[in-house]
Amino acid sequence: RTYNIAILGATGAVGTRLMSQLEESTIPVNSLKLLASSRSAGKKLTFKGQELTVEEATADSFSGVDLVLASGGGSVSQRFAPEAVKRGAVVVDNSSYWRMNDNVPLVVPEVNEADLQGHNGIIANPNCSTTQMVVALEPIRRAFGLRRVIVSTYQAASGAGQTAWDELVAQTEAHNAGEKMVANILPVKGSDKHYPLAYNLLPQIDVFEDDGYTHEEWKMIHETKKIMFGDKNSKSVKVTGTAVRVPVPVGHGETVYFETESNTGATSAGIQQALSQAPGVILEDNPKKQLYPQPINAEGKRETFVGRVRPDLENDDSFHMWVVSDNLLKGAAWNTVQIAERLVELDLVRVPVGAAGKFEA
Ligand code: 11C
Repeated sequence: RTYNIAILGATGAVGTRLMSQLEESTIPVNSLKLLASSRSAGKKLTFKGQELTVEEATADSFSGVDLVLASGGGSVSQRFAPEAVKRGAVVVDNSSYWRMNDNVPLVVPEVNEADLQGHNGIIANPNCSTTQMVVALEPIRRAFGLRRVIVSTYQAASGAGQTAWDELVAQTEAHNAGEKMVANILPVKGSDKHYPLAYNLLPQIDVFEDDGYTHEEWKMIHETKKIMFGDKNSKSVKVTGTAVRVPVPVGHGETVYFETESNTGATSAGIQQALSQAPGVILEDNPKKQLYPQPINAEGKRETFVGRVRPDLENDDSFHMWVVSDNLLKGAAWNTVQIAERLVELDLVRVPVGAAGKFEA
């Protein structure tokens, strides 16, 4: 079988990477349709040497499509994913809109591929900072259990899109030229205040919730619970954290403190061993040789890199590690295409009868 595929939101930082990841994937593509807002319609992009014209997305764009890779943002996915499913297409959605819906599996193939079975037509791809953390934590959970996670993130500008990445570059150039830095995007597009990221750190990613956490932190807590423990409010694990934007173009870093189940015999060596054998993980951990993951080396790679594994010096069964991945690849485009590859391999590119009704407004 070959597949008619549509990319929704084809022109952004993630959309263009969806195309290149699809180009390199094992999916037999019969046809590819590029869809975006009216603003981007008419743009030309190349796929496997063939020039394709971006079309404006409408509900009928999905007729005859088997598989949609969506990266157009929450409101675009809210509107178009049900229309695509109604027309028989399976949607792998990179936006946050459907992630917490009980009818939608939230999937990182290395962790919970089994959740793809019984899907209803929409499969959600997690937030970038969640994805790399669960890739690193899952082999540890399988070997030693997991009771608690405390994460601090060091997130790249490109997580907030191409415009935030461009703004970081412009600010850096302005500062180096002795000019005033202009900030219009970060920390959150459309918010009251904007601050420069260049030569700075911003302890705000996404909007603040009433409890003082940012929505990015909220996502990391509830997405981790849903992916690893099958329930967005699971009490089997405690998760908390602080998300910080750093002046790095691509590649999120995370320091992760975690507590394993007691009496499982967890040691740093055992954790390193589990990580070294885990799918999608590259262990780079040799302090004597100053070997540890860095965003600059992770850019363009599909894997999640882990280093600095060490025990906490005061708490039993407690450890720290440093996790880095390309936020636009494993954090977005590659995880989406990887889910699509698994759907193809498992012969799951089909919408079950009656499933479309689950997403009607
Ligand atoms: C950031 N993690 O770095 C965000 C971007 O829920 O898919 C990804 C937002 C999402 O700003």
